[in-house]
Amino acid sequence: MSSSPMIPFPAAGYSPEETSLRAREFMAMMQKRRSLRHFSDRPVSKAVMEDLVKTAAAAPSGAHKQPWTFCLVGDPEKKKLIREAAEAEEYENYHGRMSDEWLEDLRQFDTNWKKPFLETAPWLVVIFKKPYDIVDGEQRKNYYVSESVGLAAGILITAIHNAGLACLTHTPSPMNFLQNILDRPANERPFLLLPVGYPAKEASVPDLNRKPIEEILFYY
Ligand code: IYR
Repeated sequence: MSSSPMIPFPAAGYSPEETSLRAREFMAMMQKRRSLRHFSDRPVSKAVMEDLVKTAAAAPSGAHKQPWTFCLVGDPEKKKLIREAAEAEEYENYHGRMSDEWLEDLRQFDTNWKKPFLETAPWLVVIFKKPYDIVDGEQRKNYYVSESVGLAAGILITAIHNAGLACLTHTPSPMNFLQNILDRPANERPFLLLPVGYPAKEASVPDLNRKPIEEILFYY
């Protein structure tokens, strides 16, 4: 089998100084990223949301299979259905399915089974992973599916923050209801639900610290 033709890859060409500055400025910007539970209902255009999704889709993936689907849910009726289904699952989680240790670990986030942000945020992005594709009626396996979709989700979150918007990585568990409400095919599995929008005026976040670099970085 012949390999596909290669094309040139031009380097960005930054000087060492420009490289340092860009790394430093991007770090400072990303260190302000926070998961948010209080959204404004201020609209965000489809054009913006599409740019964010196109950015996420620039992620690397196993054998370049791009095993993801992004659903942008802006319809209030659909958001309501998703909120109701998520709250039904979360009610069970908070009333017996989560261990005492888990509930204690969550205390600082002031969360409970109620998820009003699923209706307030102008958009819900639902990311599906595709363990296999259907090509000419046949199942074709994808590779490193969770890793690939996780990388795309990370880039999406970065793009959302860069645009001055906020999101929450929300995984109501189990979340197969998303497959039914959004009528997705059998080869798609819900991966992540992200309410996206501008922060509410009175938005607040828990006072968290990130691990010091000595704890997470080791040189060899
Ligand atoms: N899914 C629940 C509980 C929850 C679990 C984890 I791990 C969190 O980091 C936050 C919440 C909820 O969304 O409330």
